[in-house]
Amino acid sequence: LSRFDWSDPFRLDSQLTDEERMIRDAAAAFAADRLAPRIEKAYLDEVTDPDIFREMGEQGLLGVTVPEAYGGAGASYVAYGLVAREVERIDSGYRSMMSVQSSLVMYPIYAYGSAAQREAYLPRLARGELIGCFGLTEPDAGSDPGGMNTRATKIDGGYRLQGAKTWISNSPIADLFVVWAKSEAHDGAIRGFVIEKGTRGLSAPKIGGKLSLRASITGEIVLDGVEVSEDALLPGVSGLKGPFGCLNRARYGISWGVLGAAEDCWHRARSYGLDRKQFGRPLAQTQLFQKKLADMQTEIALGLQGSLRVGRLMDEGEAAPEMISLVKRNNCGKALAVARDARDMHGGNGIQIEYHVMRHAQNLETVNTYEGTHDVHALILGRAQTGLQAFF
Ligand code: TGC
Ligand code: FAD
Repeated sequence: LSRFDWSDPFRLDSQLTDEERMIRDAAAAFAADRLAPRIEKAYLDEVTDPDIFREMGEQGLLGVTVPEAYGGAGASYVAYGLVAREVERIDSGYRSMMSVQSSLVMYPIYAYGSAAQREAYLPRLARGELIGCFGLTEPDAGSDPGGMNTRATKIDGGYRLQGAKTWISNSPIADLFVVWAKSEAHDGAIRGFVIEKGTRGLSAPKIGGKLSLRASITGEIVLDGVEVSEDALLPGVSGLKGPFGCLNRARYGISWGVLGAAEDCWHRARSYGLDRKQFGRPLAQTQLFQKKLADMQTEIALGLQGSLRVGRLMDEGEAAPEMISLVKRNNCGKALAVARDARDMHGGNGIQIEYHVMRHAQNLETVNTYEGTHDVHALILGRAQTGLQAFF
């Protein structure tokens, strides 16, 4: 039998292609050099540096799966997941910025957009010259986006949009808004619109006072009679499957990302336990401490294998949304538990910014909630195995 690598129990590394390893290593180097030095101040001051988008763009981290012809990397979904893991190893907020741009803005423009929309926006989004956001959630429609109130009415040569979105990542600094609304001209079906910053009636005030994801700016989108021309409509999709097609990709990326945050917590807890002595021996030499480390290692290793499997199926065009619900839900819940344990294992130091674990735990509260809450994904999986709808 061969040797066991405690940090990579199932040899994830050997299951990757050379290109995937290269993309992962580039993302890891970028995250360590450019993101890690910023995070403590950004989190404490609740400040988002918009330059990060350009820097990510220069490094090829935006639109990893989008074809090279449109400025993306044309790489696999597994590569995209690996990038999310490396970025979220530093902070979930930075991964959020990356995944909204890639999966929720570039993907719908690529998959549902016209040739003109693709050409106008995708290369600039890939370079991080334009910052995008995705408006689905509303004050009265969160888990139930089909209950949205935002409306598009037909006007001469285009549409007028009226409504409000809330909890929108990137919106206060966004140049481009992908907004979902019920369109009266399409029998009330949900349709996507791409709206540029500066359009009259469009504003995006910041939501302050967050105790989670503080390095990623969040805001509203207010649509007060916003008039757009016909070419703002995403022509290629109609109905809730439009936004859900984007969410499938973002949720999948999150399933990898949260395990990056969990790995950071696990490794920090292990190092802390090896260094810190109480009762005349390292904390890591106690049974309870080792049990917690073993649980962390197990859940992370199993979670990574699950995401890898789903990623390979996505690359083969064989993934089902329920598979994505399973790994999004499981990995978020497990990562949150790992982060909370790591906080506990650091004792009093665990509440300090410089030990990082409590920041991860706070962030993971959001990640467990957005893109479908832990319980909503349970209902999706419950429906799939019983055939019974339990949402209402
Ligand atoms: P339901 O009847 O289930 O479906 C309605 C239509 O949508 C289709 N559909 C999907 N299509 C593709 N992929 C999926 N995952 C899909 N899920 C549903 C479905 O086939 C159907 O199509 P059609 O043609 O038959 O009409 O819809 P429902 O209204 O009962 O939905 C229930 C539920 C709970 C599944 C759904 O609404 C849900 O997932 N809720 C959670 C909402 C959510 O995830 N919001 C995310 C907002 S964006 C965000 O959080 C970004 S954070 C980003 C960051 O900062 O990283
Ligand atoms: P609710 O839907 O009101 O849920 C509250 C609680 O009730 C949860 O525990 C939920 O699980 C439970 N619940 C709901 N329905 C049921 C049911 N049928 N049965 C049992 N329990 C139920 N949205 C965007 O569109 N774009 C973004 O970029 C974006 N970024 C975000 C960034 C941050 C920091 C946050 C916090 C949120 C973001 N969101 C975004 C919104 C996010 O997707 C929603 O918060 C999420 O979908 C949950 O909706 P809600 O907050 O309205 O909670």
